Amino acid sequence: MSVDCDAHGRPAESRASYARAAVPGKAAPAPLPARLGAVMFGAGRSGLGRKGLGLDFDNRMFALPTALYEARPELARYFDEITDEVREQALETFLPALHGRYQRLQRARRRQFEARIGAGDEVLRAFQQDGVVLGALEPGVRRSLRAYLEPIARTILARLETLAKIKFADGQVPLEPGDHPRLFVEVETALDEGGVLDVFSAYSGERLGLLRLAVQVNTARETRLKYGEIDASGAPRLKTAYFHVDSNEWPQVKALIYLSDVELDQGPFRFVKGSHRLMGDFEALVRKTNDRLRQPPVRFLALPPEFRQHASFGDYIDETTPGAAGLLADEVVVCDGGSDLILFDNNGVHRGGFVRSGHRFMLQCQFDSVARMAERHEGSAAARAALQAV
Ligand SMILES: O=C(O)CCC(=O)C(=O)O
Ligand SMILES: [Fe+2]
Repeated sequence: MSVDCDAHGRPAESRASYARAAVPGKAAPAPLPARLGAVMFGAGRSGLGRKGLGLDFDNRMFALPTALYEARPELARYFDEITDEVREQALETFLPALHGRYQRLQRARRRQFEARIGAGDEVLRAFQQDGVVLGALEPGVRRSLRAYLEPIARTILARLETLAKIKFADGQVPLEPGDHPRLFVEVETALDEGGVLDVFSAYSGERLGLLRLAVQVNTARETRLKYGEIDASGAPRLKTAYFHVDSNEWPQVKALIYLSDVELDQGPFRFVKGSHRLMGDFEALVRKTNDRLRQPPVRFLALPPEFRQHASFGDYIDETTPGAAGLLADEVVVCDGGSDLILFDNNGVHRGGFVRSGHRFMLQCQFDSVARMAERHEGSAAARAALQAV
């Protein structure tokens, strides 16, 4: 595998982001609120970090903070089990998966940081610069989505209130386009009319439509079980807990719709502004490959250190290092009490769902190329076909 690297061994894509991260963020103008079709966008909250993201300059391969697994006493028992055979199995599993991802990356479209679309450019620019934008659905659309999805959210809520041990999947219900065709078409139409699909498509280099929807619920009880007490700033005890990037390949855009009113205490989405441009190809490939593979811990830990980093890293980094402090300093809390639509680049560092009181209902929206979905009868293409069949 060949990755274009700079003199420090950093992948080429992150070279540009280093330069950008070094620019004092305060100089960057905050985007003005702009109305774009049905979607109202507000300015993101704080400025970019004053000193960039506090990158680990000693580390040549990873721009995001790296986990020091050997230093963790609770993992010692796994390290004790590592043999040459386990090391070999770990690589045998990892390398083909990495290679497959690398090949697909070569064919995939790249994010377009300079693209312009005319109407909607203000939002596109804010998205390109910050990696996250907060907006609002039209009140009619919001009411209709809330009414339709509330019963599903209540079912998840009941489950979260009774289970003794809660896994991530317990808080989510994926929705199939064939089962909810009107919902898929309604969400896609609202995002289209609001200019969101234009922004996402320009950024992703190809026309996008709605691929998948999932309802997610987080509660104060679930949060306490997972993270302990949440402090007044909405952060968990381990300050970097749950920091992650997503592991999907393309496109790197995602939308979240709050279905309940979300303020600081209801576990808003949180995003490290500007972090969507930090990882180079090599880092993204390694972290995402490991996330998707879900090798047993012993096998993951048996990988060579260069391959032993993960998309979900926040629980394993040292929160006192400059890299971690940089992420925390640039993290923004994405809510304003009224807005309900979040657009983000999921190559950026993010987390959310630290509920202090009550709960948060939300709808997660994933996208794919319209042409690809039509070929495979997926997503909004499948929903439209299901509607025609009735
Ligand atoms: O719970 C949250 O706010 C985080 C959501 C998230 O990580 C995602 O949608 O990829
Ligand atoms: Fe995520």
